[in-house]
Amino acid sequence: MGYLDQLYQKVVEKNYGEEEFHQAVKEIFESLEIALAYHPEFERTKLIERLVEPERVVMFRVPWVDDKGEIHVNRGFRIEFSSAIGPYKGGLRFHPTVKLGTLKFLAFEQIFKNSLTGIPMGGGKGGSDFDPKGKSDMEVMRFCQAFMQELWRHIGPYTDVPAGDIGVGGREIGFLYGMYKKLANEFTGTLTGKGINWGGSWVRKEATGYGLVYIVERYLEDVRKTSFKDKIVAISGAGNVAIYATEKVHQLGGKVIAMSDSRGCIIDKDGIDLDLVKEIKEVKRGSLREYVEKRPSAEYSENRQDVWKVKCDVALPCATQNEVFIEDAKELVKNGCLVVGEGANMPTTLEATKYFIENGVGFLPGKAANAGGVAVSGLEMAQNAYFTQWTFDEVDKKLQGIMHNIYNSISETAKKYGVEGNYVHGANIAGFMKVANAMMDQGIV
Ligand code: NDP
Ligand code: 2IT
Repeated sequence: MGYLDQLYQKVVEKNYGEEEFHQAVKEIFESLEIALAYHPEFERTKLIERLVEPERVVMFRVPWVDDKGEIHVNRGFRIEFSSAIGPYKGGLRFHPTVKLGTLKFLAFEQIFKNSLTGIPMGGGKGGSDFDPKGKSDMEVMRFCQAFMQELWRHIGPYTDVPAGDIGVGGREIGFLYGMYKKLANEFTGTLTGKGINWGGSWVRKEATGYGLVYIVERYLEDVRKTSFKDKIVAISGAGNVAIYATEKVHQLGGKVIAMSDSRGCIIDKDGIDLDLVKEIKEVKRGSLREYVEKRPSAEYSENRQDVWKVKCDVALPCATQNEVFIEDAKELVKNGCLVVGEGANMPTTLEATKYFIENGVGFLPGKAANAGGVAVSGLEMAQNAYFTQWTFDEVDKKLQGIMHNIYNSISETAKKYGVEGNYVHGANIAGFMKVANAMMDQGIV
């Protein structure tokens, strides 16, 4: 067994039951195999052994009281994985499926993603098994306040800067920031995704979805010599990332014909009515099922995997991890899909990823393709540090520049390491090298 295979076995044994973390480590190791051949010093300094161990994990009790006076106890986490190139940075996820292994996989991915943005940010992630669904605004507020009562002592503008993720949007960031500011007695950029009038950045809300479409557009131009114009697009999810990816596809002349949520999917051959989706998901926090009541020509399916059964040129998984399986990949390839851009983190299983790549589908992995969100978070931190606010256009231009740089960096790295066109290896190696070199410079810490 090779060095990385043995190390992977140790990671699995030591982090028992954390399957999603194992999966993320396995994917990175497949690329590091290539990089290590050029860099024996990383093995000698136990750099990879150090990299797979979080610098710090905070786990805490979050007791809160619902509207009926009943007491609930949730579990809160913050994984401070790597500060090699900057303060820990990454979102908070509130979803009933959240466990330690979920957040460790997300924080681990975040290290390489943040490195690819070119902004000095380390990797972190946090969250809770709290389910915001069906809770009143006051219940969500009390939960956020209770969560921050512990978290605040571990974070800070130059220490660790949380943001949103699944189940954490503008409303939650507001409640979290209000309590942070009160406890820390300072108005600094310690959370990103803040409101526009109180330290937030323009384009942060749109950034992940827009950035995803910008990088896919670069791929279409560079490799396929075409654009988004008249392209048919399928998008999973109907949250922050999916909605703003749809908006940008439509602005560029493409047509999104399918979207999904946790309960099912909609197929609208005339093109998704995004205002209607925003009304249902952003305002009413409802189910996509309501879409077909207003648009009878559209179809609703209770099987959310049906989103991948439509014939499309571009597929953008934007819901959650492990949502594109080998059967879906086969269907997409059979239907002539040109490119898959991962808006979500690790939405495609390892098997499905391999199938796409072997069958010539352009595959842009999440840590590159969805980096626009954290990149604009980095720009929000910069604006906060300068006590300034840039315009929508300024931030949007910077985001486009960052996504283009990421595309160039991952495709050139793939070429340099002899795996041209394999953006998974390109992104993993490019993201890793910067972090690894920083760790070499900083000694054994
Ligand atoms: P939201 O909470 O805004 O939306 C999530 C969407 O995915 C919802 O439509 C939800 O359905 C659906 N979904 C969530 N969990 C599941 C599940 N277990 N099974 C099926 N569907 C599910 O989250 P975001 O849009 O912010 O995040 C989506 C993905 O993008 C995540 O993987 C996240 O880590 C990633 N990401 C987010 C960034 C950001 O800036 N927000 C940045 C980079 C990546 P329902 O509405 O029914 O709950
Ligand atoms: O997965 C991600 O990159 C995010 N949820 C965004 C993190 C951030 O700090 O903006």
